[in-house]
Amino acid sequence: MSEIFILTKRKDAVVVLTLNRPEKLNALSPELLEELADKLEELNRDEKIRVCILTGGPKVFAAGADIDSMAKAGAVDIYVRNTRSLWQRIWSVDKPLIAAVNGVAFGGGCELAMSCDLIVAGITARFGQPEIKLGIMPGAGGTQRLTRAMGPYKAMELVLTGEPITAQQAFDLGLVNRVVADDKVLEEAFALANLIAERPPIAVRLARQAVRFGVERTLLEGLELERRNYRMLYDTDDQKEGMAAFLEKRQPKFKGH
Ligand code: CO8
Repeated sequence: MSEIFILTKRKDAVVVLTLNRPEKLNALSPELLEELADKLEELNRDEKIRVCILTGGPKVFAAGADIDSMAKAGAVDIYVRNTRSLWQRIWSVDKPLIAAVNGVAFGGGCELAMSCDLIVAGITARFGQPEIKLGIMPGAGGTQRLTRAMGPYKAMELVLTGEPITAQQAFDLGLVNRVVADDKVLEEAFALANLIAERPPIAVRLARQAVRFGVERTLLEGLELERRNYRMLYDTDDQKEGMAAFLEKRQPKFKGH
């Protein structure tokens, strides 16, 4: 697959995808989003890959959707362009995704970071939904994911003012998992990725699914899925190995079965 907007680097079971449109601050054009969705789907099919890190590099995560391609569009153009289907493909990946954020994650860039399961941010990173300043509003999950992460009052402030918050504020509000020095972001993301990559992959997948499902559904439905997934894990070799290793006081060797 050709790499124009997304660079891929693999280290053992972890893959780093780097948005590569620096001259436009990684603005998320439909072409970039499509390449990202293609790449994520390809990695999703590879059993050896356990975790993906998504980054924009050391200077910028992404400054949002590509305003150039939206400025003259009408509602029908946006409908026909259907970037929603590309976002949907990104959201459907079932490997853990970690956003490693330096610089700005604005608009669609913030929404892309929030599409990941964990967010590691550099101390000077900023998060925001500035769409309101352009006469629009978030359209790729911002109003919903911000609200779930930080509650309606803070989310409302971000969405209605369009003003950004710092990495530390994002951390305090529960949007970000770790804030580290700017030059340590990727290293920290790798540390988290490696920890998850060591865990039994089917359990990781089913536990992740339960957490994500629970965000969207009622408590009762979430508990139901949790129980189903929990039970299913007793049919895996990794459950037998994990518990045997504990009892034998040794490290488990998980195989992903
Ligand atoms: N789209 C297109 N080009 C961009 C974007 C963008 N979002 N952001 C920056 N650029 C371009 C600039 O135009 C400039 O290009 P050029 O050199 O050719 O003039 C280049 O990147 C560098 O940018 P700046 O000169 O502006 O850099 P600064 O360091 O001065 O400023 C900022 C950095 C503050 C990040 C500034 O660029 C900025 O405010 N950018 C726009 C941020 C924004 O408004 N984002 C929201 C966009 S709308 C959106 O994301 C909606 C998502 C909905 C998805 C729904 C799909 C269905």
